[in-house]
Amino acid sequence: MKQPFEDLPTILNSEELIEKIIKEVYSIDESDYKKREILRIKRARRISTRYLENIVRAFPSIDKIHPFYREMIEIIYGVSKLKSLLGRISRVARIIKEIAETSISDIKNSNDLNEMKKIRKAFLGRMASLIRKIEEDLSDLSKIREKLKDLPAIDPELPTIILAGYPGVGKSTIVRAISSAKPEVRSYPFTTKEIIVGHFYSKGKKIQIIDTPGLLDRPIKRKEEQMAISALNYINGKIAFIVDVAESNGFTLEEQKSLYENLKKLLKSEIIVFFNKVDIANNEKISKAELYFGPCVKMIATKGVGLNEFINLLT
Ligand SMILES: Nc1nc2c(ncn2[C@@H]2O[C@H](COP(=O)(O)OP(=O)(O)O)[C@@H](O)[C@H]2O)c(=O)[nH]1
Ligand SMILES: [Mg+2]
Repeated sequence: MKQPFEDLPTILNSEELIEKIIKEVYSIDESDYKKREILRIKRARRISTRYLENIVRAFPSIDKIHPFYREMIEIIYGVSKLKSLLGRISRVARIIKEIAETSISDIKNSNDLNEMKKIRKAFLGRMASLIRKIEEDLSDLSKIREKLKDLPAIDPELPTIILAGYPGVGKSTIVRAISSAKPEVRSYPFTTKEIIVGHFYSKGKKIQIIDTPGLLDRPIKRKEEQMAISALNYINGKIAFIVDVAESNGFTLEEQKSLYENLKKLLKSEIIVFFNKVDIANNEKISKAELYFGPCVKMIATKGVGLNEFINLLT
């Protein structure tokens, strides 16, 4: 599946856009003086307004996209900020149309070649300064586009398993064992590693499984990270919290329990805990884990033990 921002067009900066327009304007071949000046204005109007309107139109309607992706916009830039930005770009297109209209009728009413030239020049000058006024908006939009395009293609409507747990507990092993996951080199906000989205079928339904290295595998401190995690609440998902009961990953059961509590505060979806690596854990550790988490499905991900129960409980 595609994410909604995949096809956002590249965005020129103000000077690039002005240059593009001016080049076209002066390439007009028309010997009648009056007609030529009118054509110049019309062409400048067409290129500039089409360009600006396209930028706005190419953006998926913010009120219609899935709340998960709207939340991504909120985290990356701010939804209402983006709406005003797009509004300013539309407004500039509208004003250019209006002043083009008056300039054209002024030229039509004039019989003085010098005056016609002055009107056309004045129009181009005002158009350029209007475009320069949205310089920052265009450059912001270009940056937002880069970030949005880089978001992973998650289908928020598919039944989804989201993996959590400290690094080394066996999350990737589980994803590899049950799905067709190819690591996507795309980043989720506030993570540095690539996110992994895989799919498989269970009980006749397509299931999505997501491993988010750098997001659900460490205690959360920053506000932005909290938002990035809360956004997962918009996905139709359940969380599988994987515990390394052998503590072989270097994190104690206490630390793992504390991460679990930490995530539980931010995630509204159901969280199911699994005990992995029971092959190398002694009974004492398993009992201790049960004291912390209650009885849980025991797994040996590397040997496929417990995978059926894992799938059954989560789908
Ligand atoms: N003994 C044992 N090792 C496991 C088990 N599951 C995963 N591992 C190993 O633990 C290491 C970390 O696993 P990985 O899936 O990369 O963990 P992740 O960081 O949570 O994705 C790897 O060397 C795995 O082979 C298990 O059930 N038993
Ligand atoms: Mg991993």
